Amino acid sequence: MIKKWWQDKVAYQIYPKSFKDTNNDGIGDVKGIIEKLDYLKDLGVDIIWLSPIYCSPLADQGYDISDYYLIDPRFGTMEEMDELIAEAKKREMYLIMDLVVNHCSDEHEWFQKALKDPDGEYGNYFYIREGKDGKAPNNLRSYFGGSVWERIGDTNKYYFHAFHKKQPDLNWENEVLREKIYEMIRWWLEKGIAGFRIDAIMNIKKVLPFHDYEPDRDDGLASCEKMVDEAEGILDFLNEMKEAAFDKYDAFTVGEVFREKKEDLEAFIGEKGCFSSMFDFNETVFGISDKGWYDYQHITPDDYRDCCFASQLRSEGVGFLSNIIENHDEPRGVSHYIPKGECSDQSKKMLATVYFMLKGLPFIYQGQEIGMENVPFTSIEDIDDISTLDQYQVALSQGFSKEEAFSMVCRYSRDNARVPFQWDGGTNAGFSQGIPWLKVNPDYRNLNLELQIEDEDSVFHYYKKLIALRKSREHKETLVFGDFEPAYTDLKRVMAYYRSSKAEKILIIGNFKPEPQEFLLEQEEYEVLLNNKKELSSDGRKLLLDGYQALILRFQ
Ligand code: TEU
Ligand code: CA
Repeated sequence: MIKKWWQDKVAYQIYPKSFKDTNNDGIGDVKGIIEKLDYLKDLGVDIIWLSPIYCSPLADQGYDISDYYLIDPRFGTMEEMDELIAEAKKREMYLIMDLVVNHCSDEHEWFQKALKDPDGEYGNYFYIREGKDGKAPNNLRSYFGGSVWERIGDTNKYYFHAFHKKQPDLNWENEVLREKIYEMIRWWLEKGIAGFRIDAIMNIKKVLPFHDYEPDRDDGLASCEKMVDEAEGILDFLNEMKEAAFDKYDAFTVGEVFREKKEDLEAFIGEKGCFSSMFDFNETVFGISDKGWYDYQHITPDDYRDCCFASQLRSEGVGFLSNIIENHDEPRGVSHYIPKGECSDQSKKMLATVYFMLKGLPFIYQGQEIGMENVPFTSIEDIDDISTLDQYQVALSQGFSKEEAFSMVCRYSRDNARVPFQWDGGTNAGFSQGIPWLKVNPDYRNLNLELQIEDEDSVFHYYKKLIALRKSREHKETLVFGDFEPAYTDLKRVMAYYRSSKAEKILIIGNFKPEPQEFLLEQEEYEVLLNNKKELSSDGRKLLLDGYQALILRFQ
């Protein structure tokens, strides 16, 4: 496999609205990101993914773009963005932006023109269809609730939106529109960004003409994913985009790809792939029931391991997946994979260890490096996210009480990860002197970066060690490029695997149990590269891992 410039890097996702506010309007900004570049550099981060900061009504927090060529004034100015690009370059860091092109905002000029003249040039930038028998053109359900079809005024015409009605889907069948998108991508790459994270990309291909699907709930609608599964030919668009926009710049691209056909992996990543990489969402994380994600059940450690390993084996020899334990759409990793009473610095470090050394590109979501946890929301009023509010309504309509519905949506709410970063123990966790757009997690007085910098044993310092180890001259060949092989899979609540190269074999092992577990090692001689505890209990080849202990051992 030919090595690519981004493969030995560590990536970090910034959710700008909640990262750092410098003008105290309660909203994080570009200046705040510039201010914290040295922090990220010191942590060991190379690639920074910015969630959207383009001009937007922020109906879906910027995933609804009204102008792709402007920075939203709440986040800053284009001059500040240019400064950010330059400052990142100075530090040999790579910025990637969010590419949201399945849809734009209903406030985008294209859509405004389409509304005025649905049969005209801009009407064809979107999916506008006649209703049938006074009803929507088909019965698909949008991801954020209700029909995907929104009626245009009192006409019989409807437009399609897979997400919110303020996010009309762009018509990728229209060549002119596609070229407009590629032009915009090139414009940004020309400015000096290193690539893109590509949003909701599987939704760009529709099944035409639109038809009805078997309803999956008693609202008579069917999940939009049914169409995604049926659609064929998406790769033609994606390869065209690669050639027309990414290739010339050797851009790094990471797709938010899911529900792809398993045999298509080679077409998505690696040598022949349309993207550099794609996220590994671990299937069951999205194995949310047909009822809706409010019905979400915690994933077990064994399920988590099996999912990770299946993806590792599937991608072996194909390409690099991007590994995550959380992002802005999911609960905090530590709250998600570790039972509530067992969430501690030690178990957080254990989880970090076992995902970080998987083959692929590791991503850290802001706050993960200090072990930020889910938020103890007290009322639905605390929630801002449209998806959570929709799922709350779904739960109510299923007959749950307000209390039940609230507690159900809290487990998976996207706002868990969207509250402000906890910089210190001061006002609003040091995020802002104003009123934050979303309340800070009350645990910030005990859980913040400032405290952790002072404490050599903190989760933060542990992440630094993990990053340094992965990128170290001695072990990079193994930990980045080496082979992956599952280990101890017959044991429960253990995640263990080998990474190996010509020079060495490294065992990564984590105990997901609060109780100790015993292992028989392959060899008696080994070097401990990392331990999330001070002690290590062993006797020859016998190793006793304490509850939630993790180790990285090197065999010759
Ligand atoms: O997410 C796509 C996606 O599939 C989500 O709908 C996910 O299922 C949902 O967040 C669960 O509630 C991307 C972005 O990451 C997300 O933030 C956006 O809301 C969405 O696209 C629309 O742009
Ligand atoms: Ca601000």
